[in-house]
Parts: sequence; C-alpha cells; structure tokens
Amino acid sequence: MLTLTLNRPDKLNAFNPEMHRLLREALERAATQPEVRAVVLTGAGRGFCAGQDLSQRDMSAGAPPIDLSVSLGSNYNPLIRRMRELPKPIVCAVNGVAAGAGANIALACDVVFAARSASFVQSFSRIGLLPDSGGTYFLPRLVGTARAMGLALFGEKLSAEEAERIGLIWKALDDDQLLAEAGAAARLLAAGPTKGYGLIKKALYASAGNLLDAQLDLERDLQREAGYSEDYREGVSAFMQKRKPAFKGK
Ligand code: T3D
Repeated sequence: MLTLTLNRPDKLNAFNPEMHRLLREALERAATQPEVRAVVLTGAGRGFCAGQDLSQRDMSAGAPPIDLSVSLGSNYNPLIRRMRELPKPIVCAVNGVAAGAGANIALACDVVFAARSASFVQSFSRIGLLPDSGGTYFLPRLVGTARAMGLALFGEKLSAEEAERIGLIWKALDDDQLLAEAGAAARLLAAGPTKGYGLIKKALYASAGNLLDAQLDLERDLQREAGYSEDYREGVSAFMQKRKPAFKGK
C-alpha cells in the first residue's frame, strides 16, 4: 500500500507545478510497482487540497490573460485520467477542506472517506470558473443534476456528513478515526484480488457512457480476463476448502 500526502499545508495543499509533478511521479510508481496494490491519498495539515494555487496567477492590471486550457490540458486532465485508469484502488482520506480541483480530485478516487470536520466546496464559481478536474462529469453522476447544479452555482461548503448523505462520498468518519479507518480499508484492498479490482474500476467507470447492451458485452469480456487470473482460482479454491483466500494480486 502506498500513502500519498499532498504537502503544502500553508496553502491548504493548493497545487503548484511542483506538486503536480510529484503527484504524477508517485502515481506512475504506483502503476508500475507490483507490490503497490492500493493507494491512499490524503493531505497534510488542516486541509485536504484547495485546488489551484491562485497566488500563481498574475491578475494585475497589465498582465496578459491566461489560457487556463494549458493548465488543465497539461496537469489536471492527465492527473484525473491517471487516477481513473490506475488498475488499483485509490482510497481518499479527506482530512479537511477540499475545494476547487481539490474537491474533484477527491471525487476521482475510487473510495472516499472524509473526516466529519472536512468539507467539499465547488469554489470555482466564486472566481468566475466552472468545475474542472472532472467535476462536471462526477457531480451529476454521483448526486444528480439538481444537486450538481446547486453545488456548482452556489459554491457553498458541503459538510462531510451531508456529502455522505447525498451519496457524494462513501463515508464520513470521526476525525480521529479517519486515517486509521481509511488505512485499514486500503490494507484490506491491498490484500485483495488486485486484478479483479482493476476490472471492477474499468467496468463501473465505463458504465456511465454505455447502454446496457454494450455494458453486458464489456462485463463478458472483463469477466473472461478475471476468470483467467490466479486470484480467481485461489478465491474459488479457498471457498470450497472453507479457508481464507491468500490473494496475490495476479
Ligand atoms: O488556474 C488554473 O490552473 C485552472 C485550474 C483551476 C482549478 C481550480 O482549482 S480553480 C479553484 C481554486 N481554488 C479556490 O478557489 C479555493 C480558494 N480557497 C478558498 O476558497 C478557501 O481558502 C477554502 C474554502 C479552501 C478554505 O477556507 P478557510 O477559511 O478555511 O481558509 P482560508 O483562510 O481562506 O485559507 C487559509 C490560507 O490558505 C490562506 O492563506 P493566509 O491568509 O493564511 O496566508 C489562503 O490564502 C490560502 N489558500 C487557500 N486556498 C488557496 C490559498 N492560497 C492559494 N491558492 C488557493 N487556492
């Protein structure tokens, strides 16, 4: 299991190019190292992540306008794609406020735990932007268009408990339990059938864009792959022998 901690606590872990680079490299390591079978993503200090570091944007009178598509195209979009395509589970432990891209990076994780004191803010509209980093994709799919629109337009803080209640995240936890419980969940996943988990991600994330027919075909194809895995053999054998399976992630 690999724990990644966003670590610019003075700025509530807002993203600058260096933090993008470090996270990108860490996710590459997670992808290529077979011993990494689950990832935990959390933040240092009192925040999870406040999105883009706004102090890096020159808004003085004579400054030229910024083409934000460059930032999304080179940093945020590849990051979200990497996270969703990683064939291993990513557990998010949202330790504090998650705002702007920070909120949507949390939602791009596969399972989201949040401390009760944490909150989610689609703060983009407060500075004249629209939700990015997958926000306009994740929000309506997770909570429906009415709630997505309210969250995006008003940019109000949503508490962790409310986020759990409306299905935006998996679980809100007592603050002092967050890292222990998210860590335990990640360890459980890290000892599981990694290949199967990767296929679960693939199937569930494809379903939003598929009709039932296509999804059934995809399930058939992915189940073929799962059925060829060593872990499937081990899972069935362990069940028949009434013992705990020892999955190897293969
Ligand atoms: O530009 C591009 O590349 C395009 C891509 C955009 C993606 C995005 O993420 S756009 C959205 C950017 N993020 C925001 O708009 C959020 C801005 N922050 C806030 O709204 C609030 O800080 C929070 C709701 C996150 C937390 O509020 P609160 O009251 O708990 O804390 P605070 O006092 O506002 O912030 C604490 C410090 O962090 C403060 O610094 P100081 O005064 O103690 O020196 C604040 O300036 C700093 N901080 C918070 N967020 C950012 C930040 N500094 C730089 N960039 C930030 N995003």
